[in-house]
Amino acid sequence: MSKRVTIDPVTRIEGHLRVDVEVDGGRVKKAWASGQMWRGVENILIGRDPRDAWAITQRICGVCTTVHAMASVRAVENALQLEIPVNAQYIRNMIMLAHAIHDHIVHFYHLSALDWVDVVSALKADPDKSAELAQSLSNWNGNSKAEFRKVQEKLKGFVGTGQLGIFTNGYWGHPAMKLTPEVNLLAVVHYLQALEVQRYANKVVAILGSKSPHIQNVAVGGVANPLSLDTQSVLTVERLLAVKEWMLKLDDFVKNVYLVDVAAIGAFYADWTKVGRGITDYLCVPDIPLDGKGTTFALPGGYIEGGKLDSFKPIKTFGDQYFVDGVSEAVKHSWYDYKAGNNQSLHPYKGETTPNYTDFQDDGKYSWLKSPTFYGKPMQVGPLARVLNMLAAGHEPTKKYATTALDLVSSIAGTPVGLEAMHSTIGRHAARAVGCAVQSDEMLKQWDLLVTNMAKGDLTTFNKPVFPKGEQMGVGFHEAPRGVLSHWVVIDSGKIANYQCVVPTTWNAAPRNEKDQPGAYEACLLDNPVADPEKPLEVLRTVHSFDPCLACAVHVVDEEQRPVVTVTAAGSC
Ligand code: NFE
Ligand code: MG
Repeated sequence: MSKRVTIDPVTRIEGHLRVDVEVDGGRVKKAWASGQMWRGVENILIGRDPRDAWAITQRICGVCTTVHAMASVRAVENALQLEIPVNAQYIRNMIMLAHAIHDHIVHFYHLSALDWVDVVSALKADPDKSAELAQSLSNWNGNSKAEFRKVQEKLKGFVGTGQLGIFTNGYWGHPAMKLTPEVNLLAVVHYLQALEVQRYANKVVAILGSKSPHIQNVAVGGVANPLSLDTQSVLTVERLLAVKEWMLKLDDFVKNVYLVDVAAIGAFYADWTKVGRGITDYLCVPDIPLDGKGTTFALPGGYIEGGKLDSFKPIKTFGDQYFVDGVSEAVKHSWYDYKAGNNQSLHPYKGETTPNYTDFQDDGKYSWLKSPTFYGKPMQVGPLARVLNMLAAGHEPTKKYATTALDLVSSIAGTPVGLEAMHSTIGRHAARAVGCAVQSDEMLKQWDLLVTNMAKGDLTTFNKPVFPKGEQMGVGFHEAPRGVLSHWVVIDSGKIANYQCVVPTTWNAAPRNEKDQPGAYEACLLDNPVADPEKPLEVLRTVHSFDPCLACAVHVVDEEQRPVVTVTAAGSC
């Protein structure tokens, strides 16, 4: 007999996500993903100065705090055909990469590892054996026996008080938890170390962006960082050297801990390479521009159909027409209405954001998220889309780290594991770690590019924008940590006439579209195992593998501030 399981809210994410599944015979037969929160930004931008949009849109999210600022200035610059100084690109690039690395480390260790790691079991581990295992995998200097013993003692202290502190309310002892006590302890040690290391990424963002979270240094036309080789009060070489030190510390952790842990945990959960495949149409945009116009990029992007790398179609430049023409959003199953009817999909330049709340209707409207499509099809975006597209584009650093990860998985699992395994729940974690290693290399390269250019005497960081009369339209895209982010602006005589954000979590957590095709979460949940419907750990594994951010995905406003929906916390970890 089928059983309906509702997880509301899903925790260890950002924002308010409800997931419903119908379980029959221990498997998910049908799934619904629903954004449960109504808030807003797009509508309040109407009529404002386009130069302010980045500061306002950045408040969409407290997690991906830099990304909306970047997408927004790019949209306005695209509308004005405004080139920016390369120094501004390098500084923006370093901020985006440091932010992405922060996001990925925190996602793996603090938001999702506990779906796979049984903290209570780590108490039973032999800490010396656990440290030896860690040392056999990597020469990270935090893998000493003394460190492992210390962490286990700390954990015993938590349990001794009858409280697990930050580890309260996990599905400890769940039958789907498969790691040995020693591997569990290893992961807990690195969980705590990751809390320390993530601060270095925030320092990079804060020094270059003047503040974290929510940077203050971007401007339409460049960045507001005065560069100097000698003055103490601005971004000096001395500050840049400090930034480089923090980047190197991050690099060490990403390559010697994060990438290794994901491979090791992935190898122990090899059966999860067969779960969570869902949508295999993968979209990603190029990023880390290397010139002022955004015509060459360090990290390629494009579209892959049906998981086939040889179907790769590149997206090449800012404002790329193939990308611009492909994107639209539907509201048939979303709590909005379109003027001309809800069975169509609207291009973002013509986008509308008019709410119509109906309660949760299984076959009708059930989410505050719209349903974006690319040439009429739902997409999977995010780390897996990014890595597969970069592989398809022949990006050498991605090949290198993907090979490192898959070789390590194969050697620990004792059986060859290839690229095919990546189209899965555990594959999304692996892809995020592979992409993170690529991003770390690239961040150091961007530092070199900036310093080399400064040494040539170029200290420019800003080109002043000029707003002509009449209408201009522009798109700014950014390959944000969770995937393709695009902001679409229509400017009329220097004021915003329309503004739409099409966000990574909107792509992935979308409800069914105008053709009733499910979004990526919904599709990837189909056929997931569920051992115990009262403890739907496996559902959380697949949902968490996307790193949901509902704050980003739902960003409209009820101007009358009426209460719309009451959310009760229940039933999830
Ligand atoms: Ni709020 Fe975000 C990212 C954006 S949403 S976290 O990355 O844009 O998916
Ligand atoms: Mg939107």
